[in-house]
Amino acid sequence: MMIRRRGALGLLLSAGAVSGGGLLGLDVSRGMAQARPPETRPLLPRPAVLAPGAELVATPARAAFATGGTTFGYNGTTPGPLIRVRRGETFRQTIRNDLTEETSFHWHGLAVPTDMDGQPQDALPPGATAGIVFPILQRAGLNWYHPHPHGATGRQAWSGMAGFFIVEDEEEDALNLPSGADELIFALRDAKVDGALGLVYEMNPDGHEGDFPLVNGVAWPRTTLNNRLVRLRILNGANARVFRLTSEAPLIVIGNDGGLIDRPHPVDMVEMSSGERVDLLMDLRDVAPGTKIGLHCAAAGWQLLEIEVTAAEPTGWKVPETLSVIEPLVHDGAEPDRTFVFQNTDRINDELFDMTKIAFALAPGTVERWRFASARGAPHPVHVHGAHFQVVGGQFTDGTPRREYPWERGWKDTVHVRTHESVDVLVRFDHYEGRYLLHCHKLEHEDHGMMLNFLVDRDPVEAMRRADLEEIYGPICVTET
Ligand SMILES: [Cu+2]
Repeated sequence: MMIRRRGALGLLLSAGAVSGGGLLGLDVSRGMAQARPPETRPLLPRPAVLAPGAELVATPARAAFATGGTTFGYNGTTPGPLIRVRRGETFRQTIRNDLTEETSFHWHGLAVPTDMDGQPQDALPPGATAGIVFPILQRAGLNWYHPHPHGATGRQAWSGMAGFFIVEDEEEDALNLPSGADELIFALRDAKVDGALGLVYEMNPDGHEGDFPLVNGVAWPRTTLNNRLVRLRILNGANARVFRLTSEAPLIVIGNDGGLIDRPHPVDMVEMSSGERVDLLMDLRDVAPGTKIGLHCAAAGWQLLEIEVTAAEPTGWKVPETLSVIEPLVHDGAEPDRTFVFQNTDRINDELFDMTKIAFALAPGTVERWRFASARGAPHPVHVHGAHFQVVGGQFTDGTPRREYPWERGWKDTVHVRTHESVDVLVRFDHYEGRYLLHCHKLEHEDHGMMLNFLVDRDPVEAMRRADLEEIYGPICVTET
């Protein structure tokens, strides 16, 4: 592999030399050696499962596609080890920071108490260890863990810090969905390397994008899949890039951030912004064994994953007509209780993130209608901590209704707000009181301040009064009587 890359770079250097120094500099600075898939693609790795009792450690990690720059991960790998738990269990995990800078462990999509949420306030200094304990209260779904230190989330995530966190439950078990060799779990992102194959990060306030794709940390991989219905569980772990997924084979959406949706929806394309997950069935039953197809990003013109279809015994498993029972949240009226305008590269409702400031408080157990509106700098993938929400509408600035997307049915924790668009969601905080975050998941927007704190509290008025005092005077000591 190394020899091959050097060879490709050598060719580039000669071409540059013929065409003049300017071109040489441009090509090398863009890391063109990775810009196209190699003749023989590397195999897609399947994420290793975290061993029971093992620590989860933020570490430097070797990247398959880069030989320099800063490359991080967990337990020496990128993506980090996969965590699998069942609903009703208590998750107990020792975490450690073996980096030379602070980081935090955020459990994206999981309902957890504030002090387990890995918020910027909870950043672990280098060398520190902490214990994580929370009950798994939620339904089956693909969640993930990643860093959340303020101002450095984008750089650390870009360096490779992300891992899968799967919740299983009986409702999902009963469907007998494709598993084992017929299930792929993978993270999509993009990367950029310099002429020496060093990973390059620029804190571009508009969002840092790369010029080639990574699937589970490998550039331009290939895999083989049986000619059956197969399950693809996909995370968009990119800092900023929106993927538009297509394939020669039929795709059927069965789930997203919050687990299974109500029923299967065939689609021609699935759009994923940063932080979103999608659960797909790919129907390979009518593809002749030996055929090579792909999973593509129509937006970038990339074949993200080359898939060679192989012959296998049919299983007889059919796509279920219904997947899950989704309790619809109910709210009177079309007007939002709160509106959040995502502005430029760094603000929500004219405010930059301030760790000590609380934007609002709301009561647990009540359904609110929230409106996320874009004002320049879009797309903004909007992520809410502490609860899932349901997308119930939206419109463009000219009043045209927003389209309904099958991959936004059911429960979401991140939603893609496009240019000139607003999205309405219903949300209810069922699990914990405490401080949570609402932010843009385009990580450079988040790092530049497009984030706010809010409180879930049975007495929102008193909670805000206290928060305002604490902002002025610092933490207030309360003696429990
Ligand atoms: Cu944004």
